[in-house]
Amino acid sequence: MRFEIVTIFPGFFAGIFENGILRRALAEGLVAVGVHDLREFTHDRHRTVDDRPFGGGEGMVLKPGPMAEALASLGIAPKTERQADEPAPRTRVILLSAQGRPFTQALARELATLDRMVLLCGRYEGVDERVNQLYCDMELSIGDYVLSGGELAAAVVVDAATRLIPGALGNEASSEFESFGVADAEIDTDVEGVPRSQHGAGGLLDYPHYTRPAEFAGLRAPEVLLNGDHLEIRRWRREQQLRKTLANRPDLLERATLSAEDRKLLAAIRRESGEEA
Ligand code: 9D3
Repeated sequence: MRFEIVTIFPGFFAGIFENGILRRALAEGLVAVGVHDLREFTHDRHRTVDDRPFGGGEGMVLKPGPMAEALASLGIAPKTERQADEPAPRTRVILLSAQGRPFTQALARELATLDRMVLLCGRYEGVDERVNQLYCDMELSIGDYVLSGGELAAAVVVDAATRLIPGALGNEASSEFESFGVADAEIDTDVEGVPRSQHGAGGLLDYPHYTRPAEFAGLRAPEVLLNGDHLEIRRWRREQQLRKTLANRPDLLERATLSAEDRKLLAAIRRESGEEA
């Protein structure tokens, strides 16, 4: 995967590729990145990238000219021309914008299979809509909160996609469900039919984790985790997943595939919290 990032703040991305999984993926040639300064595609003395909105209103809008030139420099033609000569395009042009469709793990999985991802970072009030219309395959938002621009969102998309590229995580088990194509909603069970934990979005939230020391600040780690009864541990973790999901993301429970035992447990947990109220 090659990432091409178009931004007025190229320095923003310096640290992103210098740490952790992204650094290793880059070093191993699993990903490559080009960061492109939008101002390099201006021609006036002041390197103007923005202008006042037609129709009035607050703030400034990124001009279409520099964006179009940046894309041309990357060999990206307008959508209409691209579709004509490429039957199975392995490149996507993505506009990061607060008006975009929600970025999800499912979309990260799709994007991770591309050869090239071009990420356009908006700033100010946004980018002239003709850039979207002429060049962009999708407009993405990373969530319902207001950022100052598309740079942080682009970094989020790069991180989420990179860790799904085969080999990017080394031997970490954390993305096995995603990497090997097991659907989020599918429940993987052991021989006793107890579901193993579901990592990644779409299933339940993860269970709480503990490590040494067994007692910290007067708090014991749960005894069940110290006793080595792996069936009991699995049951406890599944219950904790249900509790955490009910408390923090009840919306996920509607889509999760739950066993009969899960449903009984969930009903009991709901009764508990009903009694407290
Ligand atoms: C008058 C309303 N505008 C400012 C409050 C709307 C607005 C313009 C520009 C809101 C945000 C931005 C800059 N944000 C992004 O470019 C952005 C973004 C975001 O704000 N939230 C979640 N995902 C993304 S992706 C790009």
